Amino acid sequence: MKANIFLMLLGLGGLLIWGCYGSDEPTQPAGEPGPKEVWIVDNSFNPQTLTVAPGDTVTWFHKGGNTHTVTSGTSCNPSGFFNSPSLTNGNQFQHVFPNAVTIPYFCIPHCGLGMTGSITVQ
Ligand SMILES: [Cu+2]
Repeated sequence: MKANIFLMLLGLGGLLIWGCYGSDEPTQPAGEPGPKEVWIVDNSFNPQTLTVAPGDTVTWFHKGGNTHTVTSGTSCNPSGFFNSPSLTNGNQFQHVFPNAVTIPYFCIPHCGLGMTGSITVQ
């Protein structure tokens, strides 16, 4: 009887450790982004560069675990073209691009880690 309880506790402990280990793994969402979508993962944009047509709406989907932003600009300096609030898993951010242009953007918390992207409208 005592041995059974010991084994049960050992099993529960193992599950606990497995659970903690699992949650530390980077989230890799299944599938792939649609033609006017960018997926926000930890810590990059997928795809990093996206080309759309004038008038298109681009949607960024947050599929990671960390807090990210979608902020237009270069070298970690916002250009003011667009700026999302802080986004967490399940959030999305949309922007309409009426004119032909190339807009670089970045994530404020992870810009220094190279979390950047760009939208080309042509
Ligand atoms: Cu980020």
